[in-house]
Amino acid sequence: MSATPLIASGATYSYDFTTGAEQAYGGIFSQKEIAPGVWGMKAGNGIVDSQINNSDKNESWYVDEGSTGYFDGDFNMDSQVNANDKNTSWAPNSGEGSKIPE
Ligand SMILES: [Ca+2]
Ligand SMILES: [Ca+2]
Repeated sequence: MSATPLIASGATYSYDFTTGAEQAYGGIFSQKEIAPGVWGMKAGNGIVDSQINNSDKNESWYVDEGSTGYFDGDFNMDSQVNANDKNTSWAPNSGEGSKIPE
């Protein structure tokens, strides 16, 4: 979610989340630096709440493991739910917060 409302240009909305944490609602609670100078959404919050924790692994990834398609447990959004989602997307972010509007 963007930090500020977007303004349409015709029927198109353009927004760059990658330029800084403050681009996203919640700032550093929502995004992390995924490459030098490039910011992106924290992966792993399959059970959408304010925490990335074991519930996301157990109730989202584990339930969807082995599935093909876009599932809540597909943390890296490559349409495959597999160990890569748990090990490289969920695990590095486990224990972190994730800001969502109330
Ligand atoms: Ca969660
Ligand atoms: Ca995946």
